Amino acid sequence: MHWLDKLCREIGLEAYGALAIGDVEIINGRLLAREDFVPRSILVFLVPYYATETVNLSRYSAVKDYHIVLRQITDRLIEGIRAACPGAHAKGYGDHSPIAERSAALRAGLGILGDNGLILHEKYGSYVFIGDVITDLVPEALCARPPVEIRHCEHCGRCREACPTGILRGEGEDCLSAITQRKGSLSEGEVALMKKYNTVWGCDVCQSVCPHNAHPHITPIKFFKEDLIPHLTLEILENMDDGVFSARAFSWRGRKTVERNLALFDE
Ligand code: B12
Ligand code: SF4
Ligand code: SF4
Repeated sequence: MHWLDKLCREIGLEAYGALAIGDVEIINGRLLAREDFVPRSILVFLVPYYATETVNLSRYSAVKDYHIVLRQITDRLIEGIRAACPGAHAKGYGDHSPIAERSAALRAGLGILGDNGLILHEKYGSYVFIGDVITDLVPEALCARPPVEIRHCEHCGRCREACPTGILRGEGEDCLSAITQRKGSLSEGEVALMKKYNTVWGCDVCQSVCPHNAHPHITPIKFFKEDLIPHLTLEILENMDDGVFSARAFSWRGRKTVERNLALFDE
């Protein structure tokens, strides 16, 4: 078995693949230029997170903050890469990568593109996060393969039809997930949508209706199965010290934003 397959298996990654850097879309060249090595290849991977059904939080925010897990995984990958290829340089990303992560994962053949804009994995549906590691190894050293054609879902139309703001139909101005994450004040219409869809953070509508998510597999990752919050209340929030709060995906806009959202449901 190739060392990379062994490494990914040890870490528990089921969906991963490598590409030559020239085969991915660079969206932030300045970020890439800041690295002190010449990027030649990229390893992209999916991390399943579905752990529970929820009441007023989106599924990704009911589990602990995925950035923590992505960091742990990329650190372990980099350690393994350096052990297998002494002198190699590598940098891990998740969310704010210099490359278009969704398109890289699709080009590596890790899933198909749903009309909801999300990657759909054959086992975990769209409940997967994307992470990547950029290295200066020649693509062959990472067993990089030529990119595959992007495959699409069957366009059943359920996500477009169900989308609360209409953004998937090209009608609305914003995604409900973005509305819940916005600081400051919300319009009456935005508040009404949050109440109607009973969401304090995020939006799962275009995922819940997708046939690819009909029987979601529970994540094998222990981190995502601990300290679940299917129903966030003011009491739970107030009992979180700053350390606990900052380890939640809904913390990045500060407590005030989450408190504002929760307060909408008392009106
Ligand atoms: C900014 C951002 C958001 C914004 C903007 C939405 C968006 N779709 O881009 C908001 C806050 C709305 C959002 C919402 C969500 N997000 Co988000 N988000 C990101 C982030 C950090 C950057 C995306 C980006 O701008 N990339 C740069 C552009 C140039 O690249 P691109 O993504 O390939 O660009 C195309 C699309 O973004 C599309 N597009 C642009 N704006 C919008 C808005 C909507 C609604 C849609 C459908 C498409 C779309 O047009 C671009 C050109 O083709 C990515 C991480 C990442 N690096 O991709 C996560 C990411 C896309 N999000 C993720 C998740 C889980 C979500 C939510 C499901 C969370 C939730 N439950 O509320 C929703 C789903 C909304 C949806 N249907 O897409 C995951 C998706 C995993 C997957 N299976 O595909 C990612 C990859 C994070 C990660 N590291 O895993 N997100
Ligand atoms: S709901 Fe239908 S159209 Fe939307 S992503 Fe899923 S399969 Fe594709
Ligand atoms: S997350 Fe919600 S508002 Fe955003 S595209 Fe999906 S269904 Fe529409």
